[in-house]
Amino acid sequence: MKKITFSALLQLCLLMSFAQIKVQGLLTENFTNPIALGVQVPRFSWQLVAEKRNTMQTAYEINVTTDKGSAWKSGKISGSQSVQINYAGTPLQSDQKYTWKVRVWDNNGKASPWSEAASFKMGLLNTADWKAKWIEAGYVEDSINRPAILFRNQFALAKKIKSATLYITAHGMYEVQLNGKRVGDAYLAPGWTSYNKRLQYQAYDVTNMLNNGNNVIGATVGNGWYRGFLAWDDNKNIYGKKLGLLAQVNVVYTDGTTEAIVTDDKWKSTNSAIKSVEIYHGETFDAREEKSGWAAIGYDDGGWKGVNLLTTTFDNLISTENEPVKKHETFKAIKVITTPSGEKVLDFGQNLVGWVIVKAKGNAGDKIVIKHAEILDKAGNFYTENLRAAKATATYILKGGAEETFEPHFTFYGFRYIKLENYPGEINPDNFTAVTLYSDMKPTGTFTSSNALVNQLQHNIQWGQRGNFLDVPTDCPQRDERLGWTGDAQAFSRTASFNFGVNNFFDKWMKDVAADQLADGRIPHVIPNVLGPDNGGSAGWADVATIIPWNMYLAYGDKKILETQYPSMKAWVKFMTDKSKNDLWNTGFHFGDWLFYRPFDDNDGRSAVTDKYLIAQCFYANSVQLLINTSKVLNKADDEATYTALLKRVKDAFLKEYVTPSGRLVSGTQTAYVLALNFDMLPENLRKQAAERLAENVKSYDTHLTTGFLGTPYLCHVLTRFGYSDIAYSLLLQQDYPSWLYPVKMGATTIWERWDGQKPDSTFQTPGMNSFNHYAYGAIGDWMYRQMVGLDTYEDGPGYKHIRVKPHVGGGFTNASASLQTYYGTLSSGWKTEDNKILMDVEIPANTTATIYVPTTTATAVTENGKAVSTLTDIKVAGTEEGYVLLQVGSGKYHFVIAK
Ligand code: RAM
Repeated sequence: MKKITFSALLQLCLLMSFAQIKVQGLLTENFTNPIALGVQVPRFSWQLVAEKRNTMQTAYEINVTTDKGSAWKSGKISGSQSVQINYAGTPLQSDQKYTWKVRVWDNNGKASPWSEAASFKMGLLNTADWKAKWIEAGYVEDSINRPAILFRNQFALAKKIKSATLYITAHGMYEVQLNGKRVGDAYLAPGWTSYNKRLQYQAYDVTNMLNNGNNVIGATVGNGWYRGFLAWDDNKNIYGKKLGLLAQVNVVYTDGTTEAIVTDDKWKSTNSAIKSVEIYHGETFDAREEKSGWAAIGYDDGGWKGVNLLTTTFDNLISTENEPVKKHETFKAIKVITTPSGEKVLDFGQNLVGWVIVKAKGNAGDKIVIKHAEILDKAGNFYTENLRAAKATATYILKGGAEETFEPHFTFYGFRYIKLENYPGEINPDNFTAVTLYSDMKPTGTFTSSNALVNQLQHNIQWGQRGNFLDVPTDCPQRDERLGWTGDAQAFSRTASFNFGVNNFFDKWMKDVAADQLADGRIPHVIPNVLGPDNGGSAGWADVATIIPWNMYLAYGDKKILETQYPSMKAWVKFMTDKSKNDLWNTGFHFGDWLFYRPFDDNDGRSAVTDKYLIAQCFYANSVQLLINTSKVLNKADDEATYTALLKRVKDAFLKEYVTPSGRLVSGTQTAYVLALNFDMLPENLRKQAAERLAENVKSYDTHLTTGFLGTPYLCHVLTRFGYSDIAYSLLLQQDYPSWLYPVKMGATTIWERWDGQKPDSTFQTPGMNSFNHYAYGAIGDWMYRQMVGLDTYEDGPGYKHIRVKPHVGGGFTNASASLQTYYGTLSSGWKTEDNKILMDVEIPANTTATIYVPTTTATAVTENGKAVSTLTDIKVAGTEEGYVLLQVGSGKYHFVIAK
C-alpha cells in the first residue's frame, strides 16, 4: 500500500513538474550579463520553457534592482512579447550594476517561478565620466618601422576592493595587462569603427585582478586599423598619425568610497619588442628586446620615457555594441610538406583566419620567418601571388635558451598553409597550433543533408562567415584589402543570420554605415570608409542601407535597428531619387552584377552581362519597397504614402525603359530576370513568362548559373517561387563551373570570390583579384535553410514569432534538416524520404506559433505521432495550397508521417 502511495506521489510530482513553465536565457540588449551598456533604454529578452504544446505567454512581470533598491517594477503586463522589452524604470546611472528577473504567466493558467537573476552594468554614459586623459608616447617614434608602444603605470589601492571595472580604448589596437596578467579574452580591440565619429571603448571586470596595495597596469598599443596601411597606394594614418591610449579603472571600495586610476602624466612609455606590425604585412617580434615582467610589480621602468597628454574631447566615445573578436577553434597541421621547389610547408586542412602559435628552441638571434597562403599552385608550391601587396609574414627573433612561444598581437592572416623559413631544428607539427579569430557571435544554425558535397558547401559557407566577420564584415581576410564591402555584406546578411547570431554585429556596423554616409545620401562602397568620399553610391552596394536593417528585423524582430537606421535609409533613397530623371536612375558608377559568368575568348557572346542601370532600377525599387515596409512598422503613414507613390513611378519607369511590349527584358540574363522577378518589377501578367525565360536561360547554359554577386542571392528563391524548384536543385547540385559545388569538388574549405578561382586544370584566375575566402556566393545558404528545409519567419511575426515551415522535398535528397536558435528557443525542421512516405520532424519554440506546410495534397495522408492529424485538437488543419496541407500549430515537437 505504502509503495503504491509513493509511486502515485512520484507520478503526481512528475506531472506537476511537466506542467511547469520556466523562464531562462535572460538577455539584456542581446547580451548575457553585459557590463558596459551605452543605452538609456536597454531591452530585455527571455525564453519560455514549457513541455506542454501550444504554450504562449499571456503576461510577464520584470523587477530591476540595484544594491540601493528597486529601479523598476513593471507590475504584471499582459501580452506575449518576450523579446526586446524596453526598460521603463528610473533613469539608469553610469557605471552602476543592475540585476533583473522576470516571471511569466501562460495560456494554461500557469505562472512560472521568478527566473534566476541576470545582470547588466551601465557604461560611462557621459563624457564627464571620463577622468582619464589620452596619452601618447613621450618620445619620438621610429616613423619607418613604427613599433608597438608599451604604456605602464604603477599605482596603490589603499583599501579593500569591492569591485573594479577597467574602461579602455586606444588610437590603434591594444592589449592590456594588470599585474602581469592579460585582461580579458578580446583580441584586436577596440575593433574597427569609423573612429573619428565612433570609437568603441571596452569594459572589463577586473575586481579579482587587483591587489589591496601596489598594482601595475600595462598596455601594448600597435597600429591596427587606426594608422596602419589600409586599402592601396600606401594609404596609412587614416584616422591619425600617433598611437594613443585611454584607460580608467573605476574602483569601488568596500566602505563605499570610490577611486579612479586613469591614464595621465604619471604613466611611462617605451618601445615594445613588436618591432613592426601591420594588418596586411604581419608582425615582427624580437624576443631579445622583450621586457620581462614589464607589466608587473617590481619591474624597473627607470629607462622609460614619460607620456604626452592629449586634449582630445571624448565626443566620439561609445560603449562596445557588438561581440568582441575572440579566439575560437584550434587546428594542428594535418601534413608537413616539402614542396617541389623545396619549401617547408604545413597544411592545417582548413582555410581560416587568425594566426599560428609557434614553439621553438634555438639560439639568440635565430630568425624564424612564417609566410601564409590559402592554396598551393598547380605544381604543389606555396602560392601567395593572390595576396597582392600583403606580406602576411610573421617574423620571430629568438632570445635563445629555453623553448620560446610566439604569437602575434595586432594582425591576422587568412591561410590554410604556412611556409617556414629558418625554423631551428626539426619541424614537429606539435609545435604549431593555428587558432582562429573572429567576432564572438553565438553559433545559431545547423544544416545537414544526405548529400556530402552540399554538407561541405554548408561547412564552407560557415567558414567564410567565421573568417570574414572580424568586427566588421570584410570581403576577404588575406590580401591587401579586408574591407567592409557593403555589397558583399548585404548579399550575405540573411544567410549570416542563420549561421550565427549577428544582430549586434550588424547593429554596430550599420551605425557606421550611417556615420559614413555622405551629405547627399550616398553610401560609400566600404564601411568604415577608407576609400574617400568619391567612392560610393553603387546599386546593390549602397542598398546595404535598407537591406540589412530589414533583414535584421526579419531575423530578430529587432524594431530598433529600423528606428535607428530610418534616417539613413531615407537619405539613401533620396539620393537615388535626386539622381533620377523621370524616375529612372541611370546615372553614376555601378559595379553591376560583379563577377558574373564570362567565358574567356567569348566568340558566341555567352557572357552574362546585365545592363547596370537595369540593375540599378531594380535595387532602387527594392530600397523604396523596404522603406515602405519600414514606415509601416514604425507607423509613419505619411512616409508610407509618399514611398508607395514613388515605388509605382519607379516600376513604371522600369517597364518603359527595360521591358519590351512582349515582356522581354533588354538584358536577357539570369540576373536581369531574377532581380525583376524578385523585386516584383513586372506586373502580374508578365511574371509567369519571365520566369519561363529565366528557366530557359538556365537550361541554355546546360543548367548552370551565370549570376554574379547581385543575382546569385535571389536566383534559387525566384526559381522556387515560380515553381521551378527542380531547376533550383539542379543548380545547387551542379558540380562543374560555374556552380556552388565546383569549388567543393576542387577541395575548397571556404567560399571563393570567383566561380573559377582555380580552373579545372588547377591554374588560377588573375592574381589581381582572387580570394579563396569570400562569403558573397555563400548566400545560397539562405535558400538551403528557408526553402530546402523550410525555416522561415512571417513578416508580420518577425524574428520567428510566427514561423513558416515550408520545406521543398526534392533534388534526389533523402533527407535534409536544419535548426536555428531563435530568441524564443530552438526551431528545427527536417525531412526524410522513405519508400512510400516522407517523415517530417519539427520543433517549434514556446511562445511562438507556426504554419507547417506538409508536402501532400490531402490531410488524410498525414499522421502526427501515429494519429491522423485531422483527429488532433492541438493541430489545426488550415487548408491546402499548391501541393501542401497547411497545419496551424503552437509550440512543441511534432513527428509527421506523410503517405506518398
Ligand atoms: C572587390 C571584391 C569585393 C567587391 C568589390 C566590388 O574588391 O571582390 O568583394 O565587393 O570588388
